[in-house]
Amino acid sequence: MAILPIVKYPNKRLKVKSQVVREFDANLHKLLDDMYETMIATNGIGLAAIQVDMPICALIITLPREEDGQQYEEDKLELINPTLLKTQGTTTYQEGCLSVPGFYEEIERFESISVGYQDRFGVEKVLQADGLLAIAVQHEMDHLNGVLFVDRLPILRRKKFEKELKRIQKEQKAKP
Ligand code: QAP
Ligand code: CO
Repeated sequence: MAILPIVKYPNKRLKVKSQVVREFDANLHKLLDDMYETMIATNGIGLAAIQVDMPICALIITLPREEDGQQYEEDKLELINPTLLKTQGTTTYQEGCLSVPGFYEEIERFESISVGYQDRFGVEKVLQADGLLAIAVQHEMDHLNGVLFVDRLPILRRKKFEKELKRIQKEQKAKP
């Protein structure tokens, strides 16, 4: 197990389109395990493989439980080669991203979705999601297309972000 470095905005590697996964082997399983360790260590709730510099169609999500706000590995979702099957309604949520640390903005998403995907063994599954899970899945699936949540901001809020980024980058540099 290992904690992997996270690729940060504005690194162009985050814009690459991820490749379909064809081999559901030990290498994939190790990557997924390392992604989970990395996500927990960095206080994330979702992570796409491209964020650890592996542009393949794989993502993980582990939402905190409502009862105690804690994340449990048994709640972990691993989505390989996900595709959107059905969508319903729209909603907004204040999103963040481990690749854009320190910045949060309201983003519009579908309210509920149905997604086809494969698990780590290649078994085909369907996930129906609403609430925070639906938002997390859409956010992570965007990464597979090289899209960040800041790419979905209206032009004026995008400008606000680019300005704020300079302050965030200064703060990050000041950290040991
Ligand atoms: C994507 O985001 C997401 O700025 C996952 O300093 C976003 O895990 C899912 C994080 C919105 C659902 C709703 C961000 C950690 C984590 C930061 C994350 C930070 C430390 C973001
Ligand atoms: Co993200």
